[in-house]
Amino acid sequence: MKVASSEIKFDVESIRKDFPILSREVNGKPLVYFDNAATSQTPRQVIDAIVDYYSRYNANIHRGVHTLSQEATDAYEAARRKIQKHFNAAKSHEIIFTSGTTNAINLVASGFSTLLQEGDEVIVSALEHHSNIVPWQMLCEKTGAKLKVIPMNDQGMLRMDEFQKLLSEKTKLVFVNHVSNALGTVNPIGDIIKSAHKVGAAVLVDGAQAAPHIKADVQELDVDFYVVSAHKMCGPTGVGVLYGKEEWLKKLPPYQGGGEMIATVTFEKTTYADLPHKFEAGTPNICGGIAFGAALDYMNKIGFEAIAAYEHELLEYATEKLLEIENLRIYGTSAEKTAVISFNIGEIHPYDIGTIIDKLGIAVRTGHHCAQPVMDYYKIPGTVRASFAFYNTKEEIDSFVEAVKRAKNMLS
Ligand code: C6P
Repeated sequence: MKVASSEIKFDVESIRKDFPILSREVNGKPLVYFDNAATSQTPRQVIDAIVDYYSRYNANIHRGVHTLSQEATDAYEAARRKIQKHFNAAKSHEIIFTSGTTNAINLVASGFSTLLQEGDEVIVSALEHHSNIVPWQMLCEKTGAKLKVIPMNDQGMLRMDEFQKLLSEKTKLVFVNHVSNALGTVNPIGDIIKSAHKVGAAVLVDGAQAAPHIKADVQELDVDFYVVSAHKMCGPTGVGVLYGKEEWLKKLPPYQGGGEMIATVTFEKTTYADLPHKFEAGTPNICGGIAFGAALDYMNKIGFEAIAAYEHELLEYATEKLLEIENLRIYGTSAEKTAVISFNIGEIHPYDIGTIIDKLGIAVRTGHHCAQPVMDYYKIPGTVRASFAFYNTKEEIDSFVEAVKRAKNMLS
């Protein structure tokens, strides 16, 4: 049953108490943190998990027979199972810990360099973050495969008619984001996956911007690879996950060589460990993985449906208020959007607005958001991007809109 957002009781004031940083001041004003798409804030429950790890059981994992090592190993592997359950992966060894989305994409791109050849084609979308463009360009340079681009329209949506035309038996791989970081557009990944599979192509979905708002079910989507970063979903930086279907992870060669990823080593020949260890060379970010598990526990306790409904209210409220400002243009007007608003006012440089409102305690991102092709499409150097999270409030949006008006008056 779909629940109307107004029916959901969302106790944002009590949620805010979980985030110590939200009570600080910036430049003498209460912090208004609207840069959640860059990185989210961390609740006490996750901070506690980090402190607990370093206070009680910091040790290397999968190596020691001693108690601390076993406790750390158990907690790390429990986190892997939590992540498996969250994304509904069939097997826990389909969850590979990485240092983040960028690292996970590079792992897959590097593996595909052994599977592609000249004449093959791979498809990217016009809405991608540089992390989901550059590793594939490098792959194409190495293999001679050709990179094709799904174009976008003025609303910031993918041209699905054009996507269908790009697909052929030459297509080996399609990589798209679930949600655009620059515009907030939610892409029709279900349709993209189905169409790609019809021609035998694998699909990697960059879930970095979706995962904080939408609970993806990798089996229902039938996606081949899904990648996320913990720091965008209340977890720490430096840790993320690659979900890969077992059959693909078995097919791809290891990404890096080193300790823990081997079965046997001699100077004549090395054999590799089974999944997931084959892709986890060296000492991982143990505490990060455990804290990622704690972050998922925290968000799931609030509930992703409740989070999405509340954030949608914030998005509608902020959109309406911002559009009252003369000459303000919002980029990305898809009906399916997460709580991201990218905008400019007339010819004012986004950086100038960002700098002035920072003086008023408000944090937004300005610039091209590591998505230069999106900015090129609109022929702009960048935008001001306000990205909301479930711990933001309408009162904060009021302060933000007032600050933007002030900046506009100062700069026009
Ligand atoms: N986007 C933003 O402000 P890492 O840095 O590896 O955790 O995530 C990279 C990445 C990949 N894909 C998408 C869709 C992303 O949004 C990001 C990170 C941040 O939009 C920082 S550039």
